[in-house]
Amino acid sequence: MKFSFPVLSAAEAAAMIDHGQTVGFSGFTPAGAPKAIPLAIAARAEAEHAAGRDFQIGVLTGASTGPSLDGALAKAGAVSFRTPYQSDPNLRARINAGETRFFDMHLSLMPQAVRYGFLGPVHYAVVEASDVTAGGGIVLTSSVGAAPTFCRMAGKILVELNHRHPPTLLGMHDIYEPADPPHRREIPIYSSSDRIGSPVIKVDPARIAGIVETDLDDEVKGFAGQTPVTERIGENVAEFLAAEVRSGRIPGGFLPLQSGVGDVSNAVLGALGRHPSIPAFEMYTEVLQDSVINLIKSERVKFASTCSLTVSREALNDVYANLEWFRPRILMRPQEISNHPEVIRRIGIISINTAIEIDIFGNVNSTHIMGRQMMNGIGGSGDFTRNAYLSIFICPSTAKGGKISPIVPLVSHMDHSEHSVQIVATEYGIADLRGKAPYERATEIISKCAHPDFRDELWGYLEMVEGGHTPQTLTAAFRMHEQFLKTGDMRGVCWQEAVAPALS
Ligand code: 0RQ
Repeated sequence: MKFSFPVLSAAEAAAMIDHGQTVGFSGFTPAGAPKAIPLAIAARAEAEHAAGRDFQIGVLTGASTGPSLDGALAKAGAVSFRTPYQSDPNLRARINAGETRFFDMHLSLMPQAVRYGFLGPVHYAVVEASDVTAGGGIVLTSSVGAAPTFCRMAGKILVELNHRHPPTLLGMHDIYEPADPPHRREIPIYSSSDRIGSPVIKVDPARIAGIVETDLDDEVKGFAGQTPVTERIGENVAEFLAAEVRSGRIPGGFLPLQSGVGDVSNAVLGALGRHPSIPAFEMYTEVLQDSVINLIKSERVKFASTCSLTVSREALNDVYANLEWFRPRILMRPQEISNHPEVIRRIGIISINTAIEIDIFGNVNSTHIMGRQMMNGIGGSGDFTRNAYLSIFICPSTAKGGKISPIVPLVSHMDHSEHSVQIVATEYGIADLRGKAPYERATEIISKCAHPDFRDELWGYLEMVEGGHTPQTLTAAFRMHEQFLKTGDMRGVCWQEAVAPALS
């Protein structure tokens, strides 16, 4: 054993953390998140609550985490505050019940918000590592997230040394933190594969309070696989990008891609990789899902810069069994760098993210169901969309068995505005919003992307009122949502009824 730090049980580590403290955990969607210590904190919270005492902590992470962290802590009622992104059903329920305060923030801004002191002090950093050197060099596991900043800012560091991840991961991470204003300089990344930092997080060994040894798998949930709808969305995006290359609007060698999280994104990337007219490409993204591992193996993806390996157990085994082959092809970066607006705009990223709702003018809702219920959070979608060379949003043309149209007159919550959204794609087609005025955007989206069951309804809305730069009718804009909330079905809205008070 190379290190001389105290070896603790998870319960001993959890006992160091007090009620009311803030903990910064490693992990990103949900790769590389600690598991044993948060489970022990949850058990401690339950014991404290049973004894009639308060026990809650503030939880900062890179992005979403799994059942052992967000899930267990939420079930135990142990989370007072959470940021920046989550996807656990138990935590989501607590947030939507108003029991846990959730601050939904752009992932790239999270580390600097911690450094600037905007989120208060970080008492402990709890990070998963594949190795720790005696001199305080922490080798991370399957993600970087915000771990470098948590380690720098926290009073004390607890390390979960997870033997599931080999120490030979040394060199797969590129740890770099920008200086803060007024001393910040340019981030010297000019192509996806540029290395600018250190392979380890360097900390003063005296700040490592202890090490907990584990052997636990990442808690990445499986992928649903392709459906005819996701396959068609993928083909539409691939056809569109191939045509952009032919027209010269995308350089012949292609540009780096970012792709969001979830089943739809996973399927779209698969389709892009298969398209004969799309050359082998690079990725500069925040999550790598299984489809990209396959594309790297078939050399359709030449290099992938990412913040996490959000892959199934099988795919991770494959990477680890062939680490020397993957080493020159994958690099993991902190979210502050993987999602940095400066780099995204400089290297010209094509961003592809999934929407919950898109309105006919091009505004996008990535986060809320019916304007109220938080789904996951904005994640990195805003970092990429706002700064992309080409920003694309994808979604199936219906949700909930055809009763919901994600294409609506006005989004019930807005994360990305019409000023940043360039392309919309569903299984029916592609709407190209570039250079178009609001009425033109609406006709493009309705005719190319809306489901046929909703097209007449959306045309009815658009044609209801004349005049104005954006043909929006405030009394009717949420009529489809209102009807869904009353009847469980958005189909068959009667616009005359909805606007009668306004027109009369
Ligand atoms: O619900 O599972 O109960 O059926 O929303 O929708 O179509 O399965 O899509 O899994 O790809 O997730 C936007 C949430 C999409 C995700 C979102 C219901 C639908 C289903 C999920 P069920 P799908 P996905 C990089 C980029 C924000 C962050 C981001 C996300 C469930 O992509 O969190 O982009 N994005 N980050 O039925 C009611 C609608 C609906 C709806 C879909 N209009 N109304 N329900 N659903 N549309 C990654 C990171 O930043 C880390």
